[in-house]
Amino acid sequence: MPQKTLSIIKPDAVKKHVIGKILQKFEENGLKIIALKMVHLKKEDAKKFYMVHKDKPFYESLVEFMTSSPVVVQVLEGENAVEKNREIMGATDFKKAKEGTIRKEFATDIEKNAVHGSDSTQNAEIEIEFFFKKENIFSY
Ligand code: IDP
Ligand code: MG
Repeated sequence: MPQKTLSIIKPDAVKKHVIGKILQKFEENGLKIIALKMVHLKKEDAKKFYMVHKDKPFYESLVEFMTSSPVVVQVLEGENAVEKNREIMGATDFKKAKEGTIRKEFATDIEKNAVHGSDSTQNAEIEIEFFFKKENIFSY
């Protein structure tokens, strides 16, 4: 059963001009890009998106970071897409990320870690809906 997951190319990676290289990682690993857009998140959007982390010490900083430039948001589809994307991304802390992962290659520090990816199919559904209307998600 193919799954869908939400991915965000974060401001650090956008500013490093590696949008193309990151999208290529998804495609060459069998994750199809079925929706894609660039957005500059407002503070309220970022706060809402990361609400699960509201009590964490890094929450305010994360919101600042995520609103510091545009981001590129995509829906990825493929077999086991949620878990597969997490594998391609690598560990949250890039120092622990495996060779060949996006975070190993492009992260700057534990916060500026290049990409977001949904962590469960349930959250994927919520996060996809946060960013995309049904008619802007495609099948090909
Ligand atoms: P994830 O992005 O790998 O799912 P989460 O624990 O959900 O990791 O954290 C969300 C985001 O918050 C991370 O991707 C990273 O940008 C930031 N973050 C997580 N842990 C820390 C930390 O200890 N210090 C600073 N920022 C952090
Ligand atoms: Mg997370």
